Amino acid sequence: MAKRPSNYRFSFGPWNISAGADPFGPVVRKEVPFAKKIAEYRKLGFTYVQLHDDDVVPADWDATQTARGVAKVQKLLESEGLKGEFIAPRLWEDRRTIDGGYTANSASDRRYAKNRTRRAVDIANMMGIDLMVIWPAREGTYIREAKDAQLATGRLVEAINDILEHDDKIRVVGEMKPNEPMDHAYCPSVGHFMGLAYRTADPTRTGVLIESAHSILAGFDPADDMAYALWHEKLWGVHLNDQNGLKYDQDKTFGSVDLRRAFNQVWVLERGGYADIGVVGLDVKAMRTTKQTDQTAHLANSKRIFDHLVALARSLDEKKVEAFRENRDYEGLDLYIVEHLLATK
Ligand code: XUL
Ligand code: MN
Repeated sequence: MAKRPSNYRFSFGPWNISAGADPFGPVVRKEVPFAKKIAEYRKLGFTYVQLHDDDVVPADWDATQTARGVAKVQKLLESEGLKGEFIAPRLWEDRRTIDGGYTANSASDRRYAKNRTRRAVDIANMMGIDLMVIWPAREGTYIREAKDAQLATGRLVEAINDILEHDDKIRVVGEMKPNEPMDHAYCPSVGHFMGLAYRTADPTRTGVLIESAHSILAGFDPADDMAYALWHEKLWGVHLNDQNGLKYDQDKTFGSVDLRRAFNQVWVLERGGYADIGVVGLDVKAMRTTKQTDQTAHLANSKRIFDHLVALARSLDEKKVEAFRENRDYEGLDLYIVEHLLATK
């Protein structure tokens, strides 16, 4: 592996500085205004901002209000030396998307989802962003019989095509997650979305964003999912975090549960030259018990752990790894990796 200087670019979303509300209790920290959150990025070593459409401007603003509001946010980002990484239409909170957006049974709800998505593309355009993230939160069912899954698959492709046709520069990435909020999500894995990507109007502009926790919840190793997408030249975004078993989506600090699993993700990104392809997004959440003064520690810590793991990936003796492989000495390789992570011999 060629040794390269550390040139990763990092991002997080304003929702990653949160007040700690969960489905069982209210906020435990003060809400931080958007502009104050933006002022934290540089201090933490981040230069890209992940954005939902309504992080930028409220969803019900008209075209004039939207253009004005977007320009204001763009100015704020520029004043901090920041860039937007992507726009994601937040389709899961509106009353018209209770039953999903693109796969809703109601034609008028599907129309709303498409219109809102086109508007999100317009926001991206106004901000000079060429990446749209689709996390299909409610595109699925609570019971198998509620929707027609075959029809839903076609509707998802239609929705992606709608984006690609609305703008000829935008790239679309699917961020797949198998469950939560839905019991059964359509297109539950990276592989599923990749299959769809090749059937869209422009496969060269359709790829994936891989979130560690989502792959883990689907029962896959995130490093292998990333390697798969890299081979297809379709890994255009990552959301690194960690996950303690098969529960709700935890968004824990990267590497805080399974350091070796985190190392393997970083090693794959290194080997695939990801630093030159995309931004390292950290979709991590503070523990609910976190005090106000420490509300960005999970972001700083995730980045720090990532940097440590880059150093470990770069100092790994690849010749040694090859020799272990040639010898079929996987016990030896196992020990070598664990001792490398322990920084001991
Ligand atoms: C949901 C999730 C989202 C997306 C952006 O699990 O990860 O925050 O990253 O919509
Ligand atoms: Mn995410």
